[in-house]
Amino acid sequence: MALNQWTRNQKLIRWVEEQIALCQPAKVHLCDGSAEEFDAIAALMVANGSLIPLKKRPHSFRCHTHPDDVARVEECTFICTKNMEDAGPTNNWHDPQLMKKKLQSLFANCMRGRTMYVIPYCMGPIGSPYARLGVEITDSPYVVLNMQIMTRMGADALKHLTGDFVPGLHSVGRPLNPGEKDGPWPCNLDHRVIAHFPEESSIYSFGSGYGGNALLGKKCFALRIASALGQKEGWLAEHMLILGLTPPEGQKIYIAASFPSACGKTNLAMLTPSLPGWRVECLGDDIAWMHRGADGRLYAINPEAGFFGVAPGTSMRTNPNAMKTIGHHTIFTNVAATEDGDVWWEGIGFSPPEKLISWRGVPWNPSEEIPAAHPNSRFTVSAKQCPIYSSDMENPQGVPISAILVGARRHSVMPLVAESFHWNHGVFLGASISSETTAASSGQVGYLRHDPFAMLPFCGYHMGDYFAHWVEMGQRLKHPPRIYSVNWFRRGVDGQFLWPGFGENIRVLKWIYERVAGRGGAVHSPIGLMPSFDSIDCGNLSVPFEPLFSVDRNEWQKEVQELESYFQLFGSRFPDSLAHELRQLKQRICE
Ligand code: O2Y
Ligand code: MN
Repeated sequence: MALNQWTRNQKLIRWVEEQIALCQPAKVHLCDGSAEEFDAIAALMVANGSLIPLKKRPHSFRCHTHPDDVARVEECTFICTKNMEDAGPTNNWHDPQLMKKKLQSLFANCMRGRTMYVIPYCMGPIGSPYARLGVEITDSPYVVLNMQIMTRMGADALKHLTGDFVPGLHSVGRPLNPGEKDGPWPCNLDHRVIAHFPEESSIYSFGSGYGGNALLGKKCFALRIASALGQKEGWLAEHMLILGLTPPEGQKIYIAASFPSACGKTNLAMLTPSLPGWRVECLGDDIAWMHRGADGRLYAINPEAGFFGVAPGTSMRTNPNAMKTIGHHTIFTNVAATEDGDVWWEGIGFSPPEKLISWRGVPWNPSEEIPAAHPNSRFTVSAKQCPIYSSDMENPQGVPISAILVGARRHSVMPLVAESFHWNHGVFLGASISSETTAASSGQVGYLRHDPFAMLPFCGYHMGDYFAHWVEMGQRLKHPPRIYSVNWFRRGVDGQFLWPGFGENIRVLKWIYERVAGRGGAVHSPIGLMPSFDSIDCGNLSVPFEPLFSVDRNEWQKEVQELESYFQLFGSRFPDSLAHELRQLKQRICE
């Protein structure tokens, strides 16, 4: 179909024509988002061996990426703003003009011999006043399939694409010479660049075919570009799950929660409560866009339509709803495969069958002690397949948020849960988050890094301005949500986790519910309000209360010193109100 029959949006036509001229693809495919299109692209990939159907799961596939293209690459991710200061000290900055020049040369002829796919998509429910439109151009059929699951993609989005949109150009960066056969997982590792231009809301990604580097609607648009839009326009784009919580008797409330990558957001979003009568519904597991509603409350939508979840550790014990979600119509990336056509990963809850194909596509040898599935292997699946999917996810106005959780992975120091004294103190709790690192981004695993609001890799502007924006949002809300810090990962002196986590986290949510309802008991501590002994329902769990909630003044003095030095990084852009919170904390700790 000709471009001008596909759309009348002149900006879109011009932009696509420019990218065709630049990238020189062999063919152009304008995506309609239909099931037939999905099947046809999947069939092409099956035929060239890059996608393998799973006999045991209807309409599901597995695939492998290049062994060195397995995670987001923060060192190749750039925020390009005219002034370096505007990207802030936590982002890699690049001069926009120089970056554009570099990109022009990287993208020139990069799709030779390949098909260019043009993907119109909508982040958020189509027609919602809070939804935003994007168009991704890519030469990766894997990206097309994943975008179809992860976003509202195709003809419906295109109908709404009458004006502005966020353009995103992506290439695996491997042109094909005439007669050259494609490799199984084309990429260009030495030239990977994921560049964001928040001042013009555009994205360019070159050289990687993996997840967050290549599915541009996710981290690039819905967090980095959207956070910068939100700052300009007065809303928040956050690395947060959204869940609905209904007690045995009483009203449903909605909770948003941020945790650094691979710290259990998907598990919490799909929680199966251990307490009878409590119900959790899932509205999203990774990203929330939050606006002030006319009633002065904070309303959240999930801009995504699916889950790109970490496979290892997902089991019927840890997340039965995820296991049920991925029974069919799922794409698995970098998991291990069984001989009879199923998938396997470490922590799936049963031993590996005798013969296994590792994520690298070769027979797995357990004696080598290398994981069979990559620690950052993933499933891509529609949110609608989740047994506790909430149709509230389609509400164009979003859902009112009553509580915000800011979590982290800390083996010590941070208690199970603490409520902030007020909004600014809550913003301070979010700004103070540091967490032990995981495999979700390439780099060292297991060291402590600051990750304010779990947004360190995703904030598209100066983090000091981001803190100030949070403070301002609170001033504009008549009924701000309460803010809680949570930590499921504290360990005892024996090195064992003190809290069982997973379905038992409902006990913490129950306390939060009761606090929000104005009933739950709390005691004052230097770091916030904590459950009194009898206000948190531990039933017959044998958990040690004191070590879960203890505030060790020596440890906290060190924490304060660390925060004093970290916050210096933001210079004059660090809000006075948060500096005040830090001084107050220091005083309370030293009292
Ligand atoms: O997209 C990737 O490359 C893996 S990272 C990821 C994927 C889904 C949700 N969150 C994340 C993350 O790093 O936070
Ligand atoms: Mn994430």
